[in-house]
Formats: sequence, structure tokens, C-alpha cells
Amino acid sequence: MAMPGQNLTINSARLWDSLMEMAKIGPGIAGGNNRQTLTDEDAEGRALFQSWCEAAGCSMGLDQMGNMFARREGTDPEALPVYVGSHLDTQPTGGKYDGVLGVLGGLEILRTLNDMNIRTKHPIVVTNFTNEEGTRYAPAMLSSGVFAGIHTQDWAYAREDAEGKSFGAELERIGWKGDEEVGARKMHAFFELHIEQGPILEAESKDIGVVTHGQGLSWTEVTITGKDAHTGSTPMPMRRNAGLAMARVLEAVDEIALSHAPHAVGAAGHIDVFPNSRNVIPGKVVFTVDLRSPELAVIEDMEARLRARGNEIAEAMGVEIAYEKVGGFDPVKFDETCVTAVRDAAERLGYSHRDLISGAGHDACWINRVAPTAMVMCPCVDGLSHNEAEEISQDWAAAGANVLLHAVVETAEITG
Ligand code: HGY
Ligand code: MN
Ligand code: MN
Repeated sequence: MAMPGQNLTINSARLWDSLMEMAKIGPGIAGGNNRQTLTDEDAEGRALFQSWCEAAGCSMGLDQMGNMFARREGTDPEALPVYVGSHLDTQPTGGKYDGVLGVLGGLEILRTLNDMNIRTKHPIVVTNFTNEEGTRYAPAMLSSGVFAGIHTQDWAYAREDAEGKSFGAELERIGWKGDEEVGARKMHAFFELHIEQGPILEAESKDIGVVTHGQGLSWTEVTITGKDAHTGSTPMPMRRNAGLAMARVLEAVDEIALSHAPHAVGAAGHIDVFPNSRNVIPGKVVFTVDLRSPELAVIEDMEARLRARGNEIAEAMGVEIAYEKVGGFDPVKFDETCVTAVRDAAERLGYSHRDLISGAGHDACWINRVAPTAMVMCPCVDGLSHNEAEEISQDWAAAGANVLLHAVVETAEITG
């Protein structure tokens, strides 16, 4: 006999069509997306999302960080809403699914409930958080961080991109700055569907990741100052080569992360070299070291060893070195009731599943501070993400959205 709600499934083709439609906005150069936060492309994607939500009968809220909230009414207007969502902004060489699957998966839940004329006690709100990626404006998860009270709004507004444009000015420019106080909304629960962005689920042929924890993250911006000089006429012993010093620091970062194998990771994805001229020894480099681990003590050890080794290298090479913590969050343990709702949904729907620690950061990691939160993950091809070749199957997307649907509806309580 079918379990209650077992026949409750999303429209896979409609979800896939919406993903492909959104992917047309801010196309990359290799099949993915470049829809960076607070760009005109971001604004266009937001408008498309809003049009779809309004067509599904939702009212749209907008807060002062540009976070979007599409609300489907419940039968008890006093009941706190169940929120479900993620982010629509992408990396500069991003994929079509990172973040977008979680926002459009949430929309597909509303569309499915409309199709089936199902009402829930709690309202359901689909959310798009501004600037999850943290590429144009560090740190990552900036707006969910303001929502959770981690960052002040003024600090967030003052963040500048590489061209010196502030977050606040750009949010105003694209016309998506709302009036709502950020974080005033109270949540009954929050669920986020996301691609794994790692190789585990595909390698183990699992349809669903039941995310119990998220690993912690530390971003340290390192500035090394040496001296610009001629690459041809400057004798080697006289050089104060900031670029070479950076290379040695990054070698040390790799060694430090590997010393905490198998879970810790470390690298630098952002590197600026000055003056970046072919025949000038770099007098200055600025780079961001990204360190992560499921254990806070390991993150703290890696941060300390980064500075210790960096200081040794700088002293030996006659260059200056400075550090600034520009982002980070402690390892996250998600809400057991919400996690159980995800696991039971996967079980009920007959999907293979396994518990998982999220390797990437997500808005859910901050929202978990202010509401019971859990995540659903689906596999991605070769575990690849933050690459335009990011790919998933329609079946994986549908499996993730079906589990999300059941977990959200169970928490929002069907009333008819
Ligand atoms: O950095 C992260 O883990 C996320 O993709 N913003
Ligand atoms: Mn993401
Ligand atoms: Mn991402």
C-alpha cells in the first residue's frame, strides 16, 4: 500500500525547463553561467524568478539586502512559515545548478501544491539570498549572514568589489533593495536543496545526500610586500620577490591541509599580483587562503600554522607579510528533526541515500543559527562545481526536489 504522500511528486520536466530558462540569463563562455551578484544579469534573473512566483500566486517580499521571499499562504496565517530556498547568483565561471536548483526546486514545490490543490497549515516561503558566492563581494553567504545577525547591514553595504563599487550602491543601482528589515522574518524551519559539489554521492551511486553537518570555513587575505624590480638586471640575491614568497606560502598551505587528511582542505582561489608585468619582479601580492574542515580545532590549527609558516618565509626572504580574516564560520550541525524529515522522505520515496557532511558553505549554514534547518543534496557529474562544465541529470534534480517537497510539506503540515 502506498505510504501517505508517496504519490506526491514534482513535475520533473517543468523543473528542468525552468532551470534551462534561468541558465539563459548571464551565460558563461563554456556552457555555464556568469550571473554574478548585483550585476544586470542578476537583476534579470531576479525578475524572471519573481514573474514565475507571481504566476504561481505568491506575494513577493524583499528586504534591505535584496533577499527575496515568495510566500504561498497557509491555512493558519498566524503559523510561522516554512522557508525553502538558496541563491541565484553564480561564480564568474559557474554552473547552471549551484544555488539555482535550490531556489527553483522550492518554486516547483509551490507549483506542485497548486496543481494538486493541497493546502498546508504553515505558509511556505521560497527564498533567494543575495550574494551567496562571495566572489564579487567577500565573504560568501553575505546576506544570509546579515539575516542571521552575523554581519551588520552597514558593514555589508560597505563591502567593495575589485572596481571599488560598494554592495549598497550596486544593490540600489540594480533596483532590488527592499524596505523590509533584514532578519525580522521568523521561520518555523528552513530547507535548502543543493548539488553536492563533491564526488561522494555519484561514486557511491546514491540519489540523495542527507546533510547532517556542514564543514567550517576560514578565509584569510594575505598581503606580501617585496619590491618591484627588473627581472633581467636585478641579481638574484638582491631580489625581494613577493610572488616567490606567495608560492612558498601556498606550498605550505597544501602541506598543512594534507597533514590533517582526509577531511581538511586548503588552497587559494583569489590571487592578485602587482604590477603583474612580464618583466617586473612582483613587489606585492594579495591572495585569499581558503581553509576548511569539519572540526573547529583543525581549522584553528591550520590558521595558526599558516601565520607561523608565512612569518618564517617572509623573514627568510626579506619581505613583509600581513593577514586579515575576511570570512569564515564554525562547523555546523543541522537540526535533527529537519534532518530526520529529509531522511524519512528519501526512505519513503525509495531513493538510495546516505548521511553527508557538506564540503561547501551554504546559506543554510547561517540560517541554522536562527531556525531549525536541514539540507538535501543530489549528485553532480564527477563531483565538479564552480566550473562551467558543472552537470547533473534531470532524474537527480527530480529526486532532490521530491525529497525537498516531502520534507517541506511534512513540516508545513497538510490540511487538505
Ligand atoms: O564557498 C563556498 O563554499 C560556497 O560555494 N559559497
Ligand atoms: Mn551554492
Ligand atoms: Mn557556489
